[in-house]
Amino acid sequence: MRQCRQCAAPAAIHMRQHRLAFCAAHFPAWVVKQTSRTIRSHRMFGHSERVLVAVSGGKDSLALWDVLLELGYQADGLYIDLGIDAGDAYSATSRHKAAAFAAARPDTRLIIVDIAACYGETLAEVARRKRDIQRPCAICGLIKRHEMNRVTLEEGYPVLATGHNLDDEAATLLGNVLYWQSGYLRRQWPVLPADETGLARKVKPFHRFYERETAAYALIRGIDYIHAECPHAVGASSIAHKQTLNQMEHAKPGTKMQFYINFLRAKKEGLFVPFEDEQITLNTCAQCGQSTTAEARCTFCRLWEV
Ligand code: Q46
Ligand code: ZN
Ligand code: ZN
Repeated sequence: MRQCRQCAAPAAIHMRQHRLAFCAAHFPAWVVKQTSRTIRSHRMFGHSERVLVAVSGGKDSLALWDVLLELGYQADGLYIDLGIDAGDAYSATSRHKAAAFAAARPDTRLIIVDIAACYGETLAEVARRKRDIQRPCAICGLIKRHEMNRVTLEEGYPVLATGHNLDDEAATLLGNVLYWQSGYLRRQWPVLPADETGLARKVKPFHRFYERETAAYALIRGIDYIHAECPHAVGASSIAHKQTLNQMEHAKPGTKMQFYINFLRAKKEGLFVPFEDEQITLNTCAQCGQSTTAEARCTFCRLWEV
């Protein structure tokens, strides 16, 4: 039986990639401390800055919100209700989890954006109407990114934090490498600075944690989160990539971490630097005012054209 590094009690979690184990009493403090180190080492934000956390009702984002509050940050939540319901009331349930988390912490605020109420259609409805869109996932990221950026800027938050963990980042990296998506590889980083084109600063303070660690944190802290996957996730390539990486991790503990962390190191050393002549012309969307490569209206605004 493994013992806790701190108190020698039986361990509740063993992180083979770190050769580290903790009991349930000492693991949450380790997560909080590691997150604080990550925030500082990547200069993600300071204590005087208000942070907006994008919450999905899942374990990672609610755990992140909890950790930021534990660290004394002024952290609020943003929930984007896409109206997903494949007979399972997925959005309604996840929205309820996010709202319950916020209600139990009176000093925080949860901003809810209801896509159908704002734009007239749910994610599935707009995807069905647009013939060239094969599945809701094809536009889900676009809608979430647009709305996260809009609310962050409109509500005056200097930074937006997302709950992406190492499993998410490693799966994204594997997908980017498999198809040599050089543009995405150049941009993949735990901090994306705000820029003059109107993009808010985005940070991923959990990018060094395995998914099982954020799940263990949520469980030990008694955070009530939605366990179900989004019903549209069935067959998603990101899930296949996660499974592949988990098989490799099982055969050789630490593989997943090395794959991603060494990528970050290689980038720091100059791999995937932007081409000097890489000039993208950006215009301002005539409707929403966000930056776009399109001539007049951005892809997001064109989604709602009937
Ligand atoms: S939420 Fe959206 Fe995922 Fe659901 S519709 Fe697809 S992309 S699977 S992260
Ligand atoms: Zn202990
Ligand atoms: Zn627009």
